[in-house]
Amino acid sequence: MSTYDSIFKYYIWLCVVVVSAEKSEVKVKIDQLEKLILQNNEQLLQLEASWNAVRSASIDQTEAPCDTYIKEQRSQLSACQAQAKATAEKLKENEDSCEILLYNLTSCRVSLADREDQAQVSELHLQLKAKDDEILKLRRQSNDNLLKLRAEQLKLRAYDSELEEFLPQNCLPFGSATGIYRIKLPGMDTFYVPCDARFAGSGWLVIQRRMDGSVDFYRNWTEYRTGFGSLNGEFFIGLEKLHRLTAQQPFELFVYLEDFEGEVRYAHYDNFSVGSEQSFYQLNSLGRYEGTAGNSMALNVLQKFSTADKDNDSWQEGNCARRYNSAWWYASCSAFCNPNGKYFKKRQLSSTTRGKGIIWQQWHGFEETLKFVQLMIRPISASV
Ligand SMILES: [Ca+2]
Repeated sequence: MSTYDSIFKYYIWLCVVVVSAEKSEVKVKIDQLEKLILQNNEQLLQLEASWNAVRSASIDQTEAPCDTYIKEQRSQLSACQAQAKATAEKLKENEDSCEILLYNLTSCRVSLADREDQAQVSELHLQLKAKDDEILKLRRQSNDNLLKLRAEQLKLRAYDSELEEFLPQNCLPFGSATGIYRIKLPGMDTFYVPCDARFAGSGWLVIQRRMDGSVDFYRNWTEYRTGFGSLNGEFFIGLEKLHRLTAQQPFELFVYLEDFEGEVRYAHYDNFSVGSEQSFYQLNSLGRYEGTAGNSMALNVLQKFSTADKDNDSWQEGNCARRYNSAWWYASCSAFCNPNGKYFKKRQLSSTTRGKGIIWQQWHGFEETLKFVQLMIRPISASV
């Protein structure tokens, strides 16, 4: 056996010794620990028993008051619920009452509004009645006034009729005045005539005027009988008026003529008279001629008046009025005058218009027309 083996064996032996020693020591310690655990377990059991006792005691002590408390609370809750129910019922009653009150209030308001409306309507009715009365009163006044007005109108008309009897029968009473005046002839309504004192002294009544061509003189019988044109401008007085005027008393005729050079001439006849419509307004007389223009109306005496639609002339082949676009006391068309012819704005006539203008043959022949012509009459008594 080697040294190494001996050492090793010794070492093993020594380890066994040490381990045995340690083993004993551990066993002691384990025993001690076991005892300690046992003690602890016992203490734990004691504690558990003690805890259980305490807990059961504590629960008994707590549960009893809680029950009481809960019962009380429940009782209070019931009381509260009952009170709440009662309150709710009361509230419901109040709501119902409120609703009824509200309904009544609304009804009251409606009723009140109706009454206010009724009051306003009544007031308006009263105002309306007052206005109606006022209107009625005004109507009565108006009717009264209308009646008065009518009475005044009748009076006025009566005065006017009376006045008419005093109206002049010609221009003589107007003297040297030149203007438009109302005259009255027996059996005729009053009518207006131009009086002209500018050319041949005072008191002349204008029966025909040509000055600018503004009025058409190529017209029918009815128009020549009635008259036409403007009293301030070109016009013809009318054959019926001429007849009525000259039938009253003897009249003189003044024919005032002006050519396009401004030269003035005249023809004066001292007994101008026109017959009734039954005689086709025949030119009954002219009297004596006197003047500067020549006696171009000489052949018209005792001739009937002719218009385009009424041929009363002595020309067998036709109508002088149509031939010369005019109307006059034509004989057989030749050697004549034509104051109612077409108005030309220049002196010279052409071969086609020859004799169709405002002709005064004794002065300018058939080829020249005049610029202005005015026929006027006046009672012979004025110049005597
Ligand atoms: Ca004829």
